[in-house]
Amino acid sequence: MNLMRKRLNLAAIAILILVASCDKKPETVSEEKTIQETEPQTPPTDNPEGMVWIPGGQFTMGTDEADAYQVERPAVDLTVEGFWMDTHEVTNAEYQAFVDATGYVTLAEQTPKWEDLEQQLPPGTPPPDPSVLVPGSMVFTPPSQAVPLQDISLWWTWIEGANWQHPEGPDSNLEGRENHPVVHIAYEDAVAYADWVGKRLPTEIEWEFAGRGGLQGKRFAWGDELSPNGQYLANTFTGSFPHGNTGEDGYVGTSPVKSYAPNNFGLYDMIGNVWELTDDWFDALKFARLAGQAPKLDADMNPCYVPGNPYAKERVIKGGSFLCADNYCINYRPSARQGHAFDSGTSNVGFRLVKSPDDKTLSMK
Ligand SMILES: [Ca+2]
Ligand SMILES: [Ca+2]
Repeated sequence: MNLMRKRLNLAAIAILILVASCDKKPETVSEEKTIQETEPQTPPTDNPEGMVWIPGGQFTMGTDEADAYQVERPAVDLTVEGFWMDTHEVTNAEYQAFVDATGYVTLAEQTPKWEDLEQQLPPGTPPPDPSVLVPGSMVFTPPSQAVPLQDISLWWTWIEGANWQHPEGPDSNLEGRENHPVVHIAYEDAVAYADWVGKRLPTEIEWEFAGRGGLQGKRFAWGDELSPNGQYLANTFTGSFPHGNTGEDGYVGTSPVKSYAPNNFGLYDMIGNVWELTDDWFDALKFARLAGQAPKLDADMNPCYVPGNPYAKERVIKGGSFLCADNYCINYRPSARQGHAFDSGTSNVGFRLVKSPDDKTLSMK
């Protein structure tokens, strides 16, 4: 097995683990719950440009829906402090400004280092031939016809030369996509941008609080119907995944940010378009631990827990993407969560940032 295959497999393992629970379709919410307003906090007066104040308060994170994916259960009651959040996903134009100012080179543009790759492989795994260590990233490459949904390699392809500037590979570019969310961003690439603008990645709890838009116990960010009155409220995958994308919601790939209505907090595309990185390690038992149904992690334990993969190093991503379909992976819901390899980007993962009044980070912009 060459390293290219291993990298593909690493990403594949991550995605497979994430989608393993996606082979069943959650049922509709049976119990109608009331909409509750979160406790408003007095918003600071110096609202940073491009951000909105998310008033903190109590909320229910996760879900008790019987058929929701296991990693989203059980629901737990939590409290969040207020914070500012970007109204939209970080765009290609915004990331371009960062790169122009700093000369930053993303991970996907660099030759992979064996010492980084071996951290996610069983000890003793022999190093590959250096010739296979080439820059690149994972790109969604839809098949032309229906394929078995158990084999993600039928629609995910490691493409040499794919990166944020060339989302589908060397022959692609960002022309006309300046206002689309930046993709192929690894965790450290997002953190570098955040440091530059004096913000930070949201915690998973902050993201879900914001993503729910002040609604409690609702399956979707806007209520209990995916498309009320036939109206599309997010960029997801319409049609039969992975081959039959109809684009009925307006887009078969990413969409310009703010193409759909905002949630009650004034946040756009929290659901769909691209998955969004958070600052948390992925722990499949996070909610069970918070609810006292699973042992807490010791300080010396791997903070990332992925069943069946003790070498995983994944961060939580939230919100689903333009590839979430109702026949495959129903992750266009606020409680949905997946792990994402810390050193990888893909063509459907981006990020947005937050800031707290007491954050001491200084903008280098
Ligand atoms: Ca779409
Ligand atoms: Ca999004």
